[in-house]
Amino acid sequence: MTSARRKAAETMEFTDVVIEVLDARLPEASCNPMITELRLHRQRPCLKILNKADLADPEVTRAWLNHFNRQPGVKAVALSCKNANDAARVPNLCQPLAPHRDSTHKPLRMMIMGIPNVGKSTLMNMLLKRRVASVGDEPAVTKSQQSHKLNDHMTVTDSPGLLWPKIENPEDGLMLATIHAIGRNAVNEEEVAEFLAATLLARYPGLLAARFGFAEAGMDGVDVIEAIARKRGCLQKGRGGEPDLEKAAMILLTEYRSGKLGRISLEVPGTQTAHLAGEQPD
Ligand SMILES: Nc1nc2c(ncn2[C@@H]2O[C@H](COP(=O)(O)OP(=O)(O)O)[C@@H](O)[C@H]2O)c(=O)[nH]1
Ligand SMILES: [Mg+2]
Repeated sequence: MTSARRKAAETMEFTDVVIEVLDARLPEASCNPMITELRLHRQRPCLKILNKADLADPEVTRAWLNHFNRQPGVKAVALSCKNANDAARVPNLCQPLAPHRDSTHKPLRMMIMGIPNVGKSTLMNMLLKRRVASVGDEPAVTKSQQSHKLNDHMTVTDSPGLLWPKIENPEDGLMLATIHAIGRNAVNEEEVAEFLAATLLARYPGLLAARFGFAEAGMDGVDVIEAIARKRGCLQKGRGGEPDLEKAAMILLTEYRSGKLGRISLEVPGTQTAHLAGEQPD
């Protein structure tokens, strides 16, 4: 058992509600099955926060909420925890999941969990209205695990240790890298950008053409990166004006991650593979 897992299992015993922070653009692949396993073992209810909802496709997010809200012991909600009003809703969404824990004697004990870069620290700081956890766009480590008092009948605990995403297939890995839940050293950014480009061509036709000003008909992911390099003038110095694909790849990823490309979800409930392949789910 890894130490992160062991710590999470220990804290679970003294937790009433698990707050699982997910990325709304990728709610299934950003879910760590270990969290589900640990909480089901202790029969703990869960508030699933589809965070960064401001970056996700609202229609797809609605479908995910329906999907998760059918699961027993789960309440799912789409939020942008960067927004103070959204974050402030969280304690009241947790309370009905453990109605017996609502007093000084028996405070509601919430634990925030999730893979890197989904917004756990942002939520924690918003709830406590002060900076207790460092926020960054880089996947970072929350080192210490601390319980903080929200009021006289509620406490919230930081994620105990780092729970890396569980990567079941290469496509999950590419999607996780796209939202930057996997670090820069672990992946080839050009490959990630090509994957994103191919996804956008398939699911949001016309979007790349409108943003970068090229005709996307007949293009594949690699062609898109080359076209972005040309359109944005990314050329390699001293190499006869060859397109700088690495730079173009970073432009696409950065614009996606910051929301400049629009509100774009990377997976849809249950039909991920079929949908991306342009087939009808059966
Ligand atoms: N657009 C958007 N960005 C967010 C939101 N919540 C957090 N972020 C950003 O996501 C990045 C990772 O946040 P952080 O709280 O450090 O994630 P953690 O690794 O899970 O603790 C930071 O750049 C945050 O500003 C949100 O609701 N919307
Ligand atoms: Mg953090």
